[in-house]
Amino acid sequence: MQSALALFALAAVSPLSVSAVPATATASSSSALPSATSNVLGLNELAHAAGKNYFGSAVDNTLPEFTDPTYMSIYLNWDQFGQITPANAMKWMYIEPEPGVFNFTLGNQIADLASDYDYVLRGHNGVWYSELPSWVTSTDWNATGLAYAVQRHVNGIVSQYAGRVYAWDVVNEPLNDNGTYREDVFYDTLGASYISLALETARAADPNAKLYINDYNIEYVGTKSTAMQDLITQLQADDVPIDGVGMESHFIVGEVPTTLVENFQAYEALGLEFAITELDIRMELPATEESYEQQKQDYYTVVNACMQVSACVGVTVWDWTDKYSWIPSSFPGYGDACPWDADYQRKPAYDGIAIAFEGQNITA
Ligand code: 9MR
Repeated sequence: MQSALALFALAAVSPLSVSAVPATATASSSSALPSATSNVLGLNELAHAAGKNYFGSAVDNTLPEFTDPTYMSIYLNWDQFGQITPANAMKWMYIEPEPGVFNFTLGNQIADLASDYDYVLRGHNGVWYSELPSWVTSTDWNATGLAYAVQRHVNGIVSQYAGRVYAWDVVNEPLNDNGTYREDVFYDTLGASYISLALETARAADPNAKLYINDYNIEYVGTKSTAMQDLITQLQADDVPIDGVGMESHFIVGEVPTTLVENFQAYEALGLEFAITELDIRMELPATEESYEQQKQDYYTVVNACMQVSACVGVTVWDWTDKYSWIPSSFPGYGDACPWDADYQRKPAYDGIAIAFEGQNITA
């Protein structure tokens, strides 16, 4: 396994001295689709100027991203990105593949990059129904045994990165779309108590990390968002530590919800911070000039909603280039969900983000 430093050397960059990519992107040679024109400040610079903590991206070092020099030369430009979330590296199946046996190799690559480049680190994630090792899903648990396993896992990962993580998605996707609890190994064995157990364990392991619950379809007014607010209210009443909510924001071009601001204000009223944690906006392929322009509008709408509510601390895209996006394999026929295309050209979506952080009206 290469050290993080070796990987950075491969990418031919050094901390905080990365030169920006050419200011004006040109259209991809493979298409006549439009590209971005915003060229003064990078997106992370704009986020900071707007009073937000970061603009960042998920990075998947289970894919060959870290060894892709073009990817790294753009990603390690703090002007553009100031935050990192491991797309997979800190998930249970990678980080505790056997009971009590932790493998921090991939997670450390991400955390070391964050330290070396002064990027905000979001830990992702503690307890989730997916990407679990088989020993978690196939054991016939009793409550005591699984509670111990949850505590050992959360303590193991949170203490490993204590002092380095800004926020942890301690609990990921605990709710169904109808607002009921997701029935997974944790809920089926422990009921909703696994949520408070995980949060309390995380707080003890790193008192300074912001503790989040992260989910999708809670970004807009509706049954699931109401259920999440009820869960937060209950945790607060029970004195369980909870600091923030992650709004995943996996959207579809032309179908971005219209109640983002109203919904975000409801979370702010609970005294929490929140973040856009996994933004991407997919479109039906092939892309057209019109779908690119709609995507620009849609990225603007989401980032502008974050701008309207001060409790929104930052925006993370779920990878920034279509080259490594998870969308095509999960949604056949859809893609082009990221602000940079697969050839690393900035799309109009990039301008939508920039205009929102600048506080401009996109139609002006
Ligand atoms: O990007 C992740 C992808 O590589 C994995 O195959 C997938 C497994 O479900 O998880 C993806 O990330 C998910 C994130 O951890 C939680 N919210 C939904 C994301 C997309 O599935």
